[in-house]
Amino acid sequence: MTLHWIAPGDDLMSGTAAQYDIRCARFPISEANWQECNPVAAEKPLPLPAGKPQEITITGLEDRSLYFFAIKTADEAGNWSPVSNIVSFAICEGGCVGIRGNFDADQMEQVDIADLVRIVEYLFDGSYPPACPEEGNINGDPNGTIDISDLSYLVNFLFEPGAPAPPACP
Ligand SMILES: [Ca+2]
Ligand SMILES: [Ca+2]
Ligand SMILES: [Ca+2]
Repeated sequence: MTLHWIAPGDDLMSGTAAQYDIRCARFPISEANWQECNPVAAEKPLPLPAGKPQEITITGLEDRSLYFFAIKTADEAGNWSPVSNIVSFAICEGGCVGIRGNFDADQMEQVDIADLVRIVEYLFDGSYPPACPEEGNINGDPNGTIDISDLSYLVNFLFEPGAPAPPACP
């Protein structure tokens, strides 16, 4: 995948910054967890003058995964900026597998409480979109929408004896 951004400046939006620190994580990145995020291994581009578009190509990402990326920028004196906006990137080359509902894309393809936690987080604070959207469309509606109906379908399946399993993937 390729990340694109606009170069910030050295001093707000003018001049040229000195270096970037580009990081990646499996969870939403914040100032608080920055140290736990992995520096992106690819060769880091040097900052261009403020306002110029820049990009970096990132390889080695795993299938059926959701990644978050963010950048910090430093000036010559080593003053680091706050964390940039966070972008997420989902990879689902294998597509939806078996029945729907593996919202967290665990390797065992289980549909369980962990998926319930993820869909609640997704619907109420938007933090974790599913790596595979069709796994998140638990009730299998033809529009592929992920909403409260999918949450209630999953709650029924997990807690109501005899409730139907999520439909098969398309
Ligand atoms: Ca599945
Ligand atoms: Ca799961
Ligand atoms: Ca749905």
